[in-house]
Amino acid sequence: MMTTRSGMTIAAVALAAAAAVVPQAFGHAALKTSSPASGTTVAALPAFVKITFSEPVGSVTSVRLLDAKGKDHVVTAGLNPRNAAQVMAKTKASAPGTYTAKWAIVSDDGHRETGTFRFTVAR
Ligand SMILES: [Cu+2]
Repeated sequence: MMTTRSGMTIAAVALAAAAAVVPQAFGHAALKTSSPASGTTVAALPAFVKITFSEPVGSVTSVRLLDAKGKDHVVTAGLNPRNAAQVMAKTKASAPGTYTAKWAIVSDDGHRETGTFRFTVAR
């Protein structure tokens, strides 16, 4: 077996390196911003709700935009073709009120992630 100068075997070095990156592996996407932003009030529901992550997203599992009655206002959701770190959800007509956005993605490193944020539509 090959040995490094420090005495650790090559295999042991590789294992240690792998263990060190497991909890926060490269490509783990964290929520960075959303539009509308969490906790804000917007005049009207925009045509697209945008959710931006710290890293490229592997795939979009689902995005829902629920009104107070639990009705979903998302027509379709997917990755922004010009920005792999941004999820876009096309919305449909809405009434004033508070909306809850629920998203689920698979991060570029294969981890499933979910989150929720709320905002208010004034009219
Ligand atoms: Cu991850």
